[in-house]
Amino acid sequence: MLEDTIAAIATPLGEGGIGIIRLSGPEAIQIAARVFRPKRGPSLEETCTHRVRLGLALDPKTGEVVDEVLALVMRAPRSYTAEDVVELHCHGGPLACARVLEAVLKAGARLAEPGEFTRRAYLNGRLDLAQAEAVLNIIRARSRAGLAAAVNQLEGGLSKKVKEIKDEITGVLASIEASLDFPEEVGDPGREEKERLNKAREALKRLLSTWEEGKILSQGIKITLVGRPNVGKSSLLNAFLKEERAIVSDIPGTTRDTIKEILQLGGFPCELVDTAGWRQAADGLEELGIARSRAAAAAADLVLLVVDLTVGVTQEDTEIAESLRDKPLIVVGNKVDAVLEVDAGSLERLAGSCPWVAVSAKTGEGLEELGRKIRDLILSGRALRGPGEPLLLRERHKVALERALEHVEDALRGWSEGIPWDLVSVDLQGAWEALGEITGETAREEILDRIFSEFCLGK
Ligand SMILES: Nc1nc2c(ncn2[C@@H]2O[C@H](COP(=O)(O)OP(=O)(O)OP(=O)(O)O)[C@@H](O)[C@H]2O)c(=O)[nH]1
Ligand SMILES: [Mg+2]
Repeated sequence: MLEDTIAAIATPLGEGGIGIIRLSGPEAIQIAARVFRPKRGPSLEETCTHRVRLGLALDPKTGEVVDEVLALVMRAPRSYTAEDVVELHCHGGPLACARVLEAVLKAGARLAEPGEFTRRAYLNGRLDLAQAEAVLNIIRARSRAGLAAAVNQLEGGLSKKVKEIKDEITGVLASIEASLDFPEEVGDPGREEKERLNKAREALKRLLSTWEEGKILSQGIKITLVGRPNVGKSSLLNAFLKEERAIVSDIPGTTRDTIKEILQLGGFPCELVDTAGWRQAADGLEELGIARSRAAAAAADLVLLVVDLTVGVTQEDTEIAESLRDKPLIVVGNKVDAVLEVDAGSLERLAGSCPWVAVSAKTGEGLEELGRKIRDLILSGRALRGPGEPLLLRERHKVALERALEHVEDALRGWSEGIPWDLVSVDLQGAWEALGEITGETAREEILDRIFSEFCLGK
């Protein structure tokens, strides 16, 4: 598979400053040379690595000029894939890109599959699997924190941690092997080995505790605004977005449909959903809107129950709160700018064990505090992570670590119960394999297929 040369458009479709066609493989430079005619100087094949050349891209069959391009040569192994790579930078129009790609394919390259460049980087040993997956998280990052975590993973943060745990397990496995092979000389594994396994177990637990945060960073959270009509739900959405996205009016029942926007709250990417106010519907259409609103609340990771401080907490507010009892919830007292005093007691009663906060969509007062409360609620007691420590961004990693932890715990239990050493060893091998799936040493082909098919073309 690595014997052929692949090509794809590496930049997004549409108009842009430049469009890049990327080639990778043993014949990347020769194929590109069939398409590229330099304005001056030697041919592409004689170009030094990491040099940029100006020239024309020609159709290799007809000789027709397709575009003026820059050609960048990166010789193996100093490239993204660790193979010979050529990038042709053309003018960023969809047609120019398509025509240059077509020329490259005519000249002998094969169209790359999604993620194939990164897959080659992995197969050629330039990245391990966790690092290759980090590339996807970087591309998809929707918050600064999510991006930082993904870059940490690309730099090998997670891989290093996993390797440390694997090393502990390998050490214990070696001791067991030695004691089985040379029982007279070596003797049974003892305190030191048990200590190593305990260490591995704690490290696994710690890493697993970062998943909630990592999941939110990579996937975002769904937050839904609910409440009676006219309490200021749409105004809050607009205040967070800093634009007049939803229609606001003093007529109750203004919002009919649900409105979704992606934004950052409390440092997390989230989908904020504004909904129709809950009340006895005036007509069929409003009834539909309220049904959607309830569905959005049910699907949310977190509900913001908005109440109007100028009216105070009403019976309806209490009923809405009751119907959301099993949801993570924050009570948001809105319009604090329009009241002299906040009736903290009634908000507290409404919120029960959940937090509450007084804000104003009009002046922006309290919105930052709300952001902090969202963050605290989402992370409450879940992450034990120190600064700069890696966190789990992918469910695949979490599942593999859980399996590794289970095996390590079984091994420790078996050890205490005095089961034969070769059985302890089987459990430890299971843990070792599960860990290897994360970095790729023990990952099967179908796992690779699934991972790389998520990538876009040209990556
Ligand atoms: N003084 C003050 N008025 C506000 C504030 N937030 C909203 N309002 C006013 O309250 C009224 C209702 O606001 P909306 O945002 O439309 O309320 P809603 O909850 O989306 O209402 P429905 O869509 O009908 O359910 C409007 O007249 C807003 O100008 C606030 O923080 N302070
Ligand atoms: Mg509204």
